Amino acid sequence: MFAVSNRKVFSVPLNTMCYCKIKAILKRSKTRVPLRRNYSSPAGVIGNDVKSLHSIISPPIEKIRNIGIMAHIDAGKTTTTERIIYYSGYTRSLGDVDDGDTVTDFMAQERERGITIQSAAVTFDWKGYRVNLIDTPGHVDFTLEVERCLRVLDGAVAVFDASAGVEAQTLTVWKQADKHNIPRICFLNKMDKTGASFNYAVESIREKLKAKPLILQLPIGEARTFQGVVDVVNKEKLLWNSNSGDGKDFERKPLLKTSDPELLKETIEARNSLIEQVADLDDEFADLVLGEFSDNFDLVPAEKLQTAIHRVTLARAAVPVLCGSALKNKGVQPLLDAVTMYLPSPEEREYGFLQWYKGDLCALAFKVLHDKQRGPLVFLRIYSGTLKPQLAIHNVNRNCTERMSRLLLPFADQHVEIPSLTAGNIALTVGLKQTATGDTIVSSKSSALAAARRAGRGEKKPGKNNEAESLLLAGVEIPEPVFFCTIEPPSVAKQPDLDHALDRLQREDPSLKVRIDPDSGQTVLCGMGELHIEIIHDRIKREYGLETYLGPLQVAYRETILNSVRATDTLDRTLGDKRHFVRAELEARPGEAPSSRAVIEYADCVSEDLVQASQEAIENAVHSACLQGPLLGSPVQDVAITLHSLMIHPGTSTTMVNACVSRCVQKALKKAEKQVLEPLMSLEVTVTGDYLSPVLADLAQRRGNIQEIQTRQDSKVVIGFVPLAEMMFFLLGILNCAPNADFRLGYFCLRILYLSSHESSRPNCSAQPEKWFGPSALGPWKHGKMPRKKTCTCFVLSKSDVLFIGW
Ligand SMILES: Nc1nc2c(ncn2[C@@H]2O[C@H](COP(=O)(O)OP(=O)(O)OP(=O)(O)O)[C@@H](O)[C@H]2O)c(=O)[nH]1
Ligand SMILES: [Mg+2]
Repeated sequence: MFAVSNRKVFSVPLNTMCYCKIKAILKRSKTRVPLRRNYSSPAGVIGNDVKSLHSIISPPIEKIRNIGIMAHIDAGKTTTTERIIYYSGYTRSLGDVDDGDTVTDFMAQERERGITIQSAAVTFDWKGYRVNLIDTPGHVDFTLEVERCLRVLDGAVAVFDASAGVEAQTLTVWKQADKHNIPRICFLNKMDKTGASFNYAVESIREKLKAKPLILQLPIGEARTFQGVVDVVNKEKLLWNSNSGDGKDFERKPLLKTSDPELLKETIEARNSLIEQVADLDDEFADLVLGEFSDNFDLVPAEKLQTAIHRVTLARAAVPVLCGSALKNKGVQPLLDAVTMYLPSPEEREYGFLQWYKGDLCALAFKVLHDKQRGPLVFLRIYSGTLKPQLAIHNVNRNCTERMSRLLLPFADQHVEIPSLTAGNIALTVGLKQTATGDTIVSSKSSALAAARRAGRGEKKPGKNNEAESLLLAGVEIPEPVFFCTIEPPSVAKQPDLDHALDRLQREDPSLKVRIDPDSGQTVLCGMGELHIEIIHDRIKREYGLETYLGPLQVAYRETILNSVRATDTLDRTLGDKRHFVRAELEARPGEAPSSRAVIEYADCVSEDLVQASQEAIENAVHSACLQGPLLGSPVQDVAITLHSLMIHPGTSTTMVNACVSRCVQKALKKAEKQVLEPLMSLEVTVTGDYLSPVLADLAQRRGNIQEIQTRQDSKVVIGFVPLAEMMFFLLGILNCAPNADFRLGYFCLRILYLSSHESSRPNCSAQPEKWFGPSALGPWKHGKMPRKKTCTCFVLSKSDVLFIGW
């Protein structure tokens, strides 16, 4: 059986069915998307059993938790979130991802496909705490959604499929959380699933994530026999009655020697090793344990242990591990308790910049949505100060002042109007037309200047001489697109409508890029993957009423050079009565470290004054010349440019300097020995032993590089790299090589290393040279398909030469 990423369990005997039929069945099975929502209305109390969204409490900041739920696709994030909202009392019934009626998967595409596409925020209270929670997507195409949420959250719950442990995308989101220093809790979900193994999942956290798991719970039974969990800290067992239906009620009983001697023994052992582990990581706790309780760890009070676990979690020295089954309604309430107990409040996180604001407003815009009636809705994380409706705010990035008309609290697609919101919360604002993802918001220009002065006094950052620049909160890193395709409106007259739709969609989703093909004039969509582009296409149709046509999907390649070359160029032009003269000589060479932008250096002989006067024009010229490489017209990366001489006649315009330098760089790139770079994906395929060889053969045909074959219970796990171009329509390939296999329809455990290429350009990140293949591995070009309409380029690749053969 294939378990390629365990999408909704959907076993089909393939010998009687082709792929198209399966797709049709899936579609039919999704036609019952309920239209009515089953959660509380913002209009007030709608029944005694459901809380009104207006009743959400506003506790002091130490009782606020901003958390995200992150994981590999299908780990059960949305199912867990749905249970969390239900148990906290904001919905009347439990939604199901497979029925398309969960609170947080509210987009039509999410409901139809049963996957999360965009992050959704909900606010609720739990035992006196206010929790702002964001459910994120697990699919690799929507990595940006995870990135921008983690940027503003204080803690995260990493959900795992207990039968699979750490999967490919778990690793990616884990690294993202590391980057933002986010304390985490692990929730081993799907303990009810066949093949679920608590120990295996914990080991994989230890091995693959290099994290130190703190086992706070033990499962009672596994797979079919899973009934509940043991609370190791309190030595109690929590049992969910299988007849209780929604799992709201469960029994919490102390473990007794008389009734559970074995379980008690196991729990005491686990507790003792937990105490040792925490004592190793926390000096204060070590002093306590070794002083008062050295004779008997059993007497260590649960509260002391919990406080120490909180400190260790906050310091990111270890991660608490809990388990349960969201689908079977077990283990979610203790998870919520752990969120409030172990994850930090906003004031426990270190935000050094807060001291510059002295209580004035400082917020970061991390997401923009377009609402047909209300216009752009901007999600803000408030770091300091208070937000109120009708407030004028200053956008530091855009240096503009805007007025916010309304302030809302998000509850998935429901929004509750509120009079004010304080620091540490997540707000939704109406009326900010210019603000985009990653912008820093302060109360006024003068407040920005005052903060900038304080920032300037406090620390002198090299290169941050501009006052506004020192105030910018680190925005959200936008990954580079890896796929592109042309998009055409139904008629030329509809082009402005399409441009408008794409404009809005780009504002919502910065990982979507739109450009115009210089050769054909066609609009080109650049996205993170097949699904990403498909969803954008669908949204244009549903939300903007435009039936558009997509060209064939192509992989976004990169180019680089392999040797150093010098080039000279002269531009001598008289325009009107003015002579413009520029002569540039420069050298292009392979960069020392991987970098998506060209590194620019100046030889000593180039006059400093000259460089200062034309630096902007020179740098723009170099970067724009590197946008279109000489081989495929793809961006050139890992290259360094040294300017050896520059002659500019007085009166020459900067546009001419730009044109000359740009031409000179292009000349050098053309002269150099070149290489096409291809994005690779890391791939993990789980397969039963009998299908291992056809899968290996298929991967070999796809130019795959197999790194490891692991044994996981009864299955084999193939781990390796495959060029992204070969992964298109991978499912069909799998069907061909193992036609009699049952399989679970779905997505693959893919991680685009292109994303890590982006990471590697940041300081402190080690480069990953294996992420690109050179031309020798590229093989013959297979995807040079002719675009449907006005055909444009069609190219053939053989080793390092590329021929453009007309259009
Ligand atoms: N057996 C079992 N299945 C579960 C459990 N939790 C979720 N599932 C199923 O796993 C599938 C995926 O669940 P989701 O909640 O959509 O997972 P997700 O992590 O939100 O998925 P994406 O958002 O698309 O990445 C659904 O078919 C769920 O019914 C569980 O505890 N046990
Ligand atoms: Mg989901």
